[in-house]
Amino acid sequence: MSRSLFFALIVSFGFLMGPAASHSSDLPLALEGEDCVRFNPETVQVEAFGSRFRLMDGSHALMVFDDEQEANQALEVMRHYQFNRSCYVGRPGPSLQYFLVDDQAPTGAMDGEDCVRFDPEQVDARRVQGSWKIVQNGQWLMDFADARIQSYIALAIIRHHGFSHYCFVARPDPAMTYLRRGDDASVALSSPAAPHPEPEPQPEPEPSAPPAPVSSLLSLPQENLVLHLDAAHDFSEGVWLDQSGAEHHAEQPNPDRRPQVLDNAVGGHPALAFDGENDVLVSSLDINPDVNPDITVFMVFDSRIGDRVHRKLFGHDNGGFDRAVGLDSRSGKNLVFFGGSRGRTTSIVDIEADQWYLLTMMYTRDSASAWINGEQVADAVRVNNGRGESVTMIGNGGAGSSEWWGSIAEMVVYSADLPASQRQAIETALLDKYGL
Ligand SMILES: [Ca+2]
Ligand SMILES: [Ca+2]
Repeated sequence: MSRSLFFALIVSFGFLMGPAASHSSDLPLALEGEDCVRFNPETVQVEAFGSRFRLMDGSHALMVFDDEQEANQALEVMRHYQFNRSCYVGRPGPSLQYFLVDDQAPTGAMDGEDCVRFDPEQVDARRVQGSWKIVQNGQWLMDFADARIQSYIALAIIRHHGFSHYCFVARPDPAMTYLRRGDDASVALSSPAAPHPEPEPQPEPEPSAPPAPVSSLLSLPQENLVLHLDAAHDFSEGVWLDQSGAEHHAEQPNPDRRPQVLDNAVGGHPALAFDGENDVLVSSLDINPDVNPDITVFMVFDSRIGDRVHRKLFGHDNGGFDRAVGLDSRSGKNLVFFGGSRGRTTSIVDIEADQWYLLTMMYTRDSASAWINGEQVADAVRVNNGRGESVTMIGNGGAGSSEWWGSIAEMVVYSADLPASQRQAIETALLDKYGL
């Protein structure tokens, strides 16, 4: 079986296990649709089921409860909000169940309900204490155990619908959970959640802003993902957290050499600004050809200068023109990559100062290809990469290059020569996200 076919099968399997199993898509793991079952809240009945109770819509069982009172309470919530779609992340055995009213988030409040309030723009999916969780300000909201992709899908769904309240029927060990919108006085996530908050005032109806499109970037294929740095994620104490799960965090112990976070740097997203003097980060990712013969690197960056100077965006060069990319005076064009003693420096493209670009750089053991903003600018140039440092520098490339003067918003690395369809899907997601 070829590598790429094997990869496709892995991705397809992941896709089938995901929430959008009934939807076809060219984008692996894309959040193209939600996994929902429609029902009629007015015809749902509580029915005894052995020693338990279930909510039935005709012959379709929606939920099962141990307690009749809890089943009735759940039905009351459904009718109050007029839920008519029951949706899941991670069936079978869903990690998260939530409800919609047609395609919309339920809005409002209900007397006596038990909700935790959060900010959909602030929550994030992170691995905390060994499991993937939806977190905000160090508090966690949902736990997906080792189901990283499900945590990302849940995050995308929360952002898409603007959910701001996570609500429970019969905590602890709630028999039913639901998500809703609504700006009201329920318990904030940052304070200990009271099991039975005071009844909430009915809020004014919200203007129904159309939900933002779900970011397809949240559907980054996970197979072979070895580094994912996003300036929107924590950069504090000199550590830029690797979101890939591979723990290749980019670090700088010296405060004077840390890049600064620039809010709203590109397309409304932040970036890390490197001062061109001494700022550099080091990731434990080893891009030596004998360790990772094939790598595909996506980087969203800008440069303060367009000059042909010896400044590198990233690399591991310790002499001998090992893998590195940046500006270089030895090339006829500004942005270049190193290709070992045979390829040496090879032009990629002229870049302008203070303009944002998406670079895709793909190295195999004996070739290098590059794309700028999704357009190919180097096609399988023959290279002969030697051994370099066993870490990756970001904001420098090693071998006496100067530090990058400019910003990096996001960096994604796969330890694979991605198939074109996958590379293009990721490029499209990044170009969309940053408005390039
Ligand atoms: Ca500095
Ligand atoms: Ca070397």
